[in-house]
Amino acid sequence: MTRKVPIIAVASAPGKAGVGVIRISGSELKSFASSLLQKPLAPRQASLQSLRDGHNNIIDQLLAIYFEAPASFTGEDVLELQCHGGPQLLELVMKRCLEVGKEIDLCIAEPGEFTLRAYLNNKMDLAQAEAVADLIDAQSEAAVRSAARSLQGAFSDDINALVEEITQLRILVESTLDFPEEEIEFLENAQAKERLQKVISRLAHLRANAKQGKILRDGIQLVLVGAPNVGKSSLLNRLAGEEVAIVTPIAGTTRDRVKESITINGVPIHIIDTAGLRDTQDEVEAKGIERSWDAIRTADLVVYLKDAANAGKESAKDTKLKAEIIAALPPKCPILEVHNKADLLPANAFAASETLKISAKTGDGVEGLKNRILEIAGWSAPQEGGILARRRHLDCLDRAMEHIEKSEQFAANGNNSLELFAEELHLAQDELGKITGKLLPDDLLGKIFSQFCIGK
Ligand SMILES: Nc1nc2c(ncn2[C@@H]2O[C@H](COP(=O)(O)OP(=O)(O)OP(=O)(O)O)[C@@H](O)[C@H]2O)c(=O)[nH]1
Ligand SMILES: [Mg+2]
Repeated sequence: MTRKVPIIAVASAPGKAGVGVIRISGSELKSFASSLLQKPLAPRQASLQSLRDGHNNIIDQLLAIYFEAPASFTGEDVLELQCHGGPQLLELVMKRCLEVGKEIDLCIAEPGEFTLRAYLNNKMDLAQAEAVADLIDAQSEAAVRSAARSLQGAFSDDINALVEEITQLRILVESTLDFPEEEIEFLENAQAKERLQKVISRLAHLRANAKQGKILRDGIQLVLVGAPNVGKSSLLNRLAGEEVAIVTPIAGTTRDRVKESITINGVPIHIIDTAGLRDTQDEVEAKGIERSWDAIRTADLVVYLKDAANAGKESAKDTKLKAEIIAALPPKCPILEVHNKADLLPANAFAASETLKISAKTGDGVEGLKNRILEIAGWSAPQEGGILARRRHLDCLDRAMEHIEKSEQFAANGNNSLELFAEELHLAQDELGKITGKLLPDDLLGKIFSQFCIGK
């Protein structure tokens, strides 16, 4: 995973474009660059070059930029070739580079290998390296801005500040361990409990921000469920702003899951429209309904759509269906009941009801539904500029919090518990260290970078 050979990849997107970029990184590329190109290269200066094949035939006229180690993205020597952006042309340039690079064992880069090298050469920490991939994958303007902040180190700075506070506390505790007779007074004198409270509130704040960052990065998997004909597909179409699903008055229209991603206030919402839930003898429909249940089991949020005409008079069948849906939900997955076809009711027909009412047909109430979706999914626009975060980060923050809470209990016990208090602080610190990459096992590192695109 940490090979040293020079690497090469097309860094720009596949397909035709005005410009295509090829990037080469290695510990020493000077002789390679002078064999490949005619004119000498001055570091960090663009130079117009003709690239020729082994028979001296011209392949392309390109701009070459040489970044001398350590002042480069990877921290190694980097050569960037800005060619014309045709896929065949880029393939020829790659071929020529690999020919010339045989002497230095030039290899095609693995996904994320450039960023991995940047990380290994301390150009950035792991949370920043992950932000590189997230910036490229960002699905909304808000996600771009948050990824850019994480890449600049906003998230890492918060983690490091927290680690520093815990370190200071540990130094105090551990120095006291050598003088057991002072243990009892220690907690009071060193204001350990107050300091611990500060750590807890900082960690809680960071975790709340990271939760928002995770929603912004991954979005919310929203599953539309309900009996046939209640208007699930109509609602999907309304939310998507186009006719992505077939709508008819026939119950059992939707057979297979229909997926569509939208953004609400910059938050990606991955909507799945499902086959209406009912008992059926129809083999195809039954398969579709099975898939509806599968979708419910992976949801972040379920919107349970009902016909507004039935509001306030829930049948035994409805109650049973709702109980079945609730039983199938993943842990902590919220369910939002919504009444559709409100346009068919007289105004204020059930104003007293707390259930949201909408009309997928006219669009009435749909803005309110969108806000409710964001609210129920736990989204609140960050006040001071957000960060982007991943499940991995949240898991580390959760575990860090568990250890800090345990340390709090030991602190409360006071006497003879200092050693355990210190140990829990240590474990919390280790969890935080995994976010920025300190203390992360190699196989996990490999897994993270393998999810990057090639050339990054
Ligand atoms: N008046 C009115 N009709 C609606 C509304 N929403 C949907 N409909 C109608 O209700 C019928 C069923 O709509 P669909 O969107 O296909 O319902 P569905 O829940 O997807 O149905 P299945 O796919 O069979 O489970 C269609 O005739 C729609 O035009 C609404 O808000 N008001
Ligand atoms: Mg449908």
